[in-house]
Amino acid sequence: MVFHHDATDPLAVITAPPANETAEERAAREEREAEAQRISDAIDAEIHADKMARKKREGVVKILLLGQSESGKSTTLKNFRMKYAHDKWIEERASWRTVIHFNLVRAINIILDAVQQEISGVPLEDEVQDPSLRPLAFTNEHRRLGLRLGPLRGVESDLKRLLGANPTESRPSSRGGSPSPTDALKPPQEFSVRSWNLRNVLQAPRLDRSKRTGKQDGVDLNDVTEVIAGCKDDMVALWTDGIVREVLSRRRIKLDDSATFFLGQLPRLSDRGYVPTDEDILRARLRTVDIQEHELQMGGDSDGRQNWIIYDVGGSRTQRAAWLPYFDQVNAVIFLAPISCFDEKLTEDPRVNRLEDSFILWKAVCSSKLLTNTTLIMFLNKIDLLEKKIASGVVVKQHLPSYGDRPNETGAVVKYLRQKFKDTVKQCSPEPRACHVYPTSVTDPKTTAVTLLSVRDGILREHLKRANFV
Ligand SMILES: Nc1nc2c(ncn2[C@@H]2O[C@H](COP(=O)(O)OP(=O)(O)OP(=O)(O)O)[C@@H](O)[C@H]2O)c(=O)[nH]1
Ligand SMILES: [Mg+2]
Repeated sequence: MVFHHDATDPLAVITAPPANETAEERAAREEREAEAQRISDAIDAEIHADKMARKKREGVVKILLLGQSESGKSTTLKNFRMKYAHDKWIEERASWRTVIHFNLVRAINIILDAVQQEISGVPLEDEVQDPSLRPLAFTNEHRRLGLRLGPLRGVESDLKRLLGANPTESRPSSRGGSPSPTDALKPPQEFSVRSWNLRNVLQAPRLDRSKRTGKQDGVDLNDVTEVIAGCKDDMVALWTDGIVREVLSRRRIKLDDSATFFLGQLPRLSDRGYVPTDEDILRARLRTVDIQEHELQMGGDSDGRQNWIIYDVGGSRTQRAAWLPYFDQVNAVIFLAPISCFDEKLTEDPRVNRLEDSFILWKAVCSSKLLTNTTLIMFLNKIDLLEKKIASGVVVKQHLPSYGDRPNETGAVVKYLRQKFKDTVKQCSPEPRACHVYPTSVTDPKTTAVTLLSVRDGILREHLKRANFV
């Protein structure tokens, strides 16, 4: 296309070709002008594509899951996927067996290590041993159990290699402050897996249907199944042995909730034909160390289908710096506060009470200017564990003095904490805003499905309101 010059336009007059232009000069000028136009068109097309992509992204609802480590973020994401990406969930179901077997075998090996140390008289790492304790009456059967369960060491390292699992930062060995019976419990080292590693493992059977030999990355999963099935009775014997339980208590070893759950289901999990249930998958535990991004298609009430992106972050202290870049792009934050943890300390800093840490984080989230226009949703999570703790006789006000003389009951604790978190929203938000608070146990798929429905409708309504307002 060639520029045409309008004699009435002052700019056109200035840029008009010279009156005495030769045919050659005219051809060269027209070529230059055509080239300039081509470049200009290309830039316009790029700007247009950029605008369209941004518009498409703008239509996407972005949700950020926040909260301290072990608060239940990844478990919440799994609930979302179970309900709103059901086909993929079903496809990946069998592959979760690898993670669950890893959790199970790791727990057994932790117990075996403790028994071995107690038998050999290895002193406790950094605690003062109670001199009044009598030596435990180990039998030869305990030693034989250790030998017969030996092959599980190899299974753990195979599964670790297959999952690309790495140990997370280790627990500091010295503690500040005066230790109480609960903060002396030692969580064993946890493992994390990069999101692409996990995705590879979960999707391997789907990507490689042609050669379903049970072998993945050099690890024969049929062998793993055989070893675990062969060790079933010995694993049950180890876990249900009174002296072994006493070892765990003396050595103050705290197995995580998933490990305890899986150990309680040993015969089912060791069966050769074992296929994980929804609840098993929700319980599978791998610590998150990078930002995991999952796209879901949600059905809106009046808005038709809508794409959501859910970001799951690592919650331990060293991971929190990675949260910030997501603050100015998300539509909603779902914050998880595990309220059963009122008497526990952070793994990464045993001086800090876990509930206190959740309050500090929540305050930071509410005060953030970047999140001023973001919908805030809070899950007061691990209600099932709170119930169990209270039923076992733990007194809340001994760990949370501000609780005062309120009844030592789950309902009253939830009411009190809900109000405290809501007060923070009121006091710290740059502008007045609402916050929806849900008591949850996200390892329970049924009740969580109901909560997610309400969360989804709330977020969609808010999104629509903002879109109309803009
Ligand atoms: N009993 C019970 N266990 C829960 C609940 N929510 C989470 N868990 C368990 O707590 C552990 C931690 O849950 P995750 O979802 O992995 O925690 P996270 O917040 O993603 O932790 P990081 O990845 O370390 O930041 C897992 O073993 C879960 O099965 C709950 O409501 N009740
Ligand atoms: Mg996680």
